[in-house]
Amino acid sequence: MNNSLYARLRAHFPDPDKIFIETDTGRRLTYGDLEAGSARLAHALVARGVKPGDRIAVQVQKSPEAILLYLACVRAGAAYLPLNTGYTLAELSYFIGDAEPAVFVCDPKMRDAIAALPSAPGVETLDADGRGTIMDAAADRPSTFDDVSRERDDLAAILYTSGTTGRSKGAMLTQENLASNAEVLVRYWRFTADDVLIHALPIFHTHGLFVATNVLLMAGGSMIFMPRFDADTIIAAMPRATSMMGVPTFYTRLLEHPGLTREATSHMRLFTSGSAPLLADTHRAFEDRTGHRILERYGMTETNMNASNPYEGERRAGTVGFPLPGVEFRVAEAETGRALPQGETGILEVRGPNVFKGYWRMPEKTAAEFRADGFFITGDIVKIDDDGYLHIVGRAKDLIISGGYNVYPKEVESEIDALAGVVESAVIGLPHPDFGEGVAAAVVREAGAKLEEDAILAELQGRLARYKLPKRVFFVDELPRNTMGKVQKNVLRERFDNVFSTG
Ligand code: MLC
Ligand code: AMP
Repeated sequence: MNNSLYARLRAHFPDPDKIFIETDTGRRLTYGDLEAGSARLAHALVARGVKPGDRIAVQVQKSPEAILLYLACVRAGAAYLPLNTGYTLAELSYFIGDAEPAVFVCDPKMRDAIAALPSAPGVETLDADGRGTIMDAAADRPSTFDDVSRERDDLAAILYTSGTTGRSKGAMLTQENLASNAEVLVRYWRFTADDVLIHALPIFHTHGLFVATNVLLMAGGSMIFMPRFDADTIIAAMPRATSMMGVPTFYTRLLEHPGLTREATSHMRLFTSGSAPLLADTHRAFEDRTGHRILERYGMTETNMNASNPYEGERRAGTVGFPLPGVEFRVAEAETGRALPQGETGILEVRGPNVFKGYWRMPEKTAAEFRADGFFITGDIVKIDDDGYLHIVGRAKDLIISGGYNVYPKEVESEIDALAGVVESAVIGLPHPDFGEGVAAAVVREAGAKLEEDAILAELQGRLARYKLPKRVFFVDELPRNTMGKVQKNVLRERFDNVFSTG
């Protein structure tokens, strides 16, 4: 028996004529197209020399063909490695060196630059309209493919997440991690073949790729694919849709739109939120306007989804609900891992079939983040209330979540500190009305250095993806430090607290 993710998804595919993806420009792809298209692409990858276990790195715009490519990789037994479209060449160079992909599929505009990188693999292209060399290579191939057999523990994907030390780590996700989580979510959130999901998330992260796409595939449902978030387009699609998955910024932006009404949302059965904290105020405002209680859930790249508010019971604002079936929680003391009594605040540790296999080629980092009994240390500070609801009250990791994207301060600080005229810097997240948290930097200049905010941002442009760039840079005489010499970021956060909220 083939235990591959694809085999487990396919077991639920509906009639081949059923629509799988419809784009907002009216393109339609059926389940039959999905089977044939992913088979052709799998043949093309094999013809390019791809072998089971190889990595296929992909940095492309959102399109139905990008989903076919993802499925083709899984069918060929390779690990799919999607990359944020915002990553710069400098960032890509690191991923290529670390993951050693057999093939890199990119936008045609990036082809020459990527091919010129040191140790660049074979480069193929795919554009936003679903055209490119990889599609040309697939065009005349057979529409069926003998899927490579995989064990549950074999890799299906690698997703890079930045780290507190500044170096990105590749989270290795297995066939079982992804398939089991999709199976659980389909049941927990009551997805069926009648569902039509509004899909406006990027498809290079857990949320848009695994939570949204795998769940709809596992249910045999359909998706309306939008290249990006646009409130007008989303509201216009609601009468044909049943569900939407979003980050909190989706909901605050929808609430600013006069078209968000009870009537506009009357055909919808489910709105979910995750990737960043949803303010209880947003939850209430959304219910007041639409009558829908947003269902908030909680996950991580390393663990897929861990917790969710209930579909039927009370969806409690400001909480992320209960552990999903099969997922075990332990609220623990940070240093020892000792379990704390219910109601106390500690670090969340999780164990279950959803939890990743480890970091790609980083055994020490993997060992440091797992307990001996298999629990993974999330770094999220949590509390479980008397009714069993999980509250995320903070983060032990130095991480900023901006509009659902993670920014690790260390990575940005390293780039700023390397600039001429900079003594040192501290990067912090400040309350931001649109992105939840906005990235800001406090910089200490060398005596006499003329460096200004614009110059720093200009220098960072080609080095870091734009969403990681500070939206404000402040100059300070020195960084506040405690007696141990550790930078007190909380002091900086208090000092600059309202810079984004007051515009
Ligand atoms: C865009 N920009 C951002 C940003 N997104 N800056 C900070 N944070 C972000 N999230 C920058 C752009 O580069 C641009 O800068 C400027 O902000 C304005 O862009 P915009 O047009 O307003 O952005 P938009 O395209 O509307 O995107 C905003 C967004 C998007 C919130 C819709 O970021 C988004 O789709 N986020 C979802 C991320 C996600 O899927 N996360 C899941 C991770 S998985 P400039 O300088 O270029 O003009 C995970 C696990 C789990 O966390 O539990 O799910
Ligand atoms: P990522 O590394 O992108 O997978 O981000 C995972 C982190 O996002 C988690 O460790 C949490 O800190 C945060 N996160 C995800 N969902 C939620 C949520 N619903 N509420 C608060 N934080 C969340």
